[in-house]
Amino acid sequence: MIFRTAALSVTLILLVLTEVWAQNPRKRLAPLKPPKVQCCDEVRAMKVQVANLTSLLEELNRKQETDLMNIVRQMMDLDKQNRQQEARVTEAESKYSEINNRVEIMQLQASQSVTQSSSDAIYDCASLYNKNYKISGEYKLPADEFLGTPEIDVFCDMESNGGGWTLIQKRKVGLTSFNRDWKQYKKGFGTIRGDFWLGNDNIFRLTRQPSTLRIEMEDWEGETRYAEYSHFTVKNELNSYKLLIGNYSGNAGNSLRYHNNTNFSTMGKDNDKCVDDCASIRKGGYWYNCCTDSNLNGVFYRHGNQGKNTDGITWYGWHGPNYSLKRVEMKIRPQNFKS
Ligand SMILES: *[C@@H]1O[C@H](CO)[C@@H](O)[C@H](O)[C@H]1NC(C)=O
Ligand SMILES: *[C@@H]1O[C@H](CO)[C@@H](O)[C@H](O)[C@H]1NC(C)=O
Ligand SMILES: *[C@@H]1O[C@H](CO)[C@@H](O)[C@H](O)[C@H]1NC(C)=O
Ligand SMILES: *[C@@H]1O[C@H](CO)[C@@H](O)[C@H](O)[C@H]1NC(C)=O
Ligand SMILES: *[C@@H]1O[C@H](CO)[C@@H](O)[C@H](O)[C@H]1NC(C)=O
Ligand SMILES: [Ca+2]
Repeated sequence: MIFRTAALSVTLILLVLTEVWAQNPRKRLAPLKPPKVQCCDEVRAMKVQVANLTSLLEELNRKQETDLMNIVRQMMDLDKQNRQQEARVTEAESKYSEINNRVEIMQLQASQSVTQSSSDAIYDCASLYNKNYKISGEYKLPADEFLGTPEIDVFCDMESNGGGWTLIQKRKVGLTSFNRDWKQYKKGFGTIRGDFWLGNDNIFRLTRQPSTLRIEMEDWEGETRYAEYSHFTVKNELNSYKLLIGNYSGNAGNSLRYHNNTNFSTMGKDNDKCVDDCASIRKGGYWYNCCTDSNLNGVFYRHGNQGKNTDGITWYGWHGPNYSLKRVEMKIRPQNFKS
């Protein structure tokens, strides 16, 4: 469109030039006519034509501008439509995965009315995985009639390192406080899709079968590390949810080892091995020894809070005592799990 109008202008200018050219010989061929009048008539005519052309050109310019504006507006409209379409696709996708998840849970609930017998009972995400539920997300584990435990909502990681993982902790959003009392750590708190602690009673129940613990972490630079313990047990409440771990592997450092064989402490319940009250110093519930080495239930600080506090989400083996991690997931599965 722009090129076409430009070409038109050029043609018009050429037309003017040829007109001028055509009139010049006439001027030369008629020397007898009163030159002044002829000259002035011609000049006047030319002036009119030039004025005419100028106004035409101006009009053309205006038209060109509005054309250009129209094109820009059209392009902006298209871009907007594009973005709206994209947003719609994203929304549809997330709705789809949510619906998928719900369908999974419904299927699961339907299947549970049939399968409450021994071998194919559902204990955890690993049993779900073995029943072909391979999408990560929220699931409902059935109540355990024998133990009198209620059904629980869990988040299953069906992808990392073979899948079948039941998350016992997640730190990622940072809006849920982990500075809570014994009762809340016993029952669990937070939201399964966001940040949560699954609950010490639930963790005890899940780790009665020989279990593996995997801890995945991410720092504020986007780097990830992990620590895995092929033995992981948490004792019951009578034994203060004592931690037992063994056989470390990973690339984050063995920063839970110092916490091995210690009882769980929370706000208002100092079970640590220290004159200090680690739970109140580190502002979380954890297997505090004489505090230190890791604090995965500490305070969520945005952008690491480097060098300021030691009560953040720390893992000494990677970022030392005063760097608070961006994301943590603690997950378990049976030692004998095969994907
Ligand atoms: C331009 O010239 C044409 C004919 O040559 C005439 O009809 C028209 O009115 C003129 N326009 C202006 C703006 O002078
Ligand atoms: C851990 O708790 C148990 C009882 O719950 C207690 O007998 C034991 O002494 C505690 N251990 C430590 C190191 O405090
Ligand atoms: C943790 O303590 C138990 C029991 O004392 C021990 O068997 C195990 O090797 C210890 N784990 C580590 C990583 O030291
Ligand atoms: C320790 O872990 C490694 C790899 O995770 C495994 O091959 C080995 O069998 C484990 N050892 C014990 C005693 O569980
Ligand atoms: C934070 O940790 C680093 C590395 O361990 C250390 O050099 C620094 O002194 C610490 N800062 C504070 C305030 O503790
Ligand atoms: Ca103490």
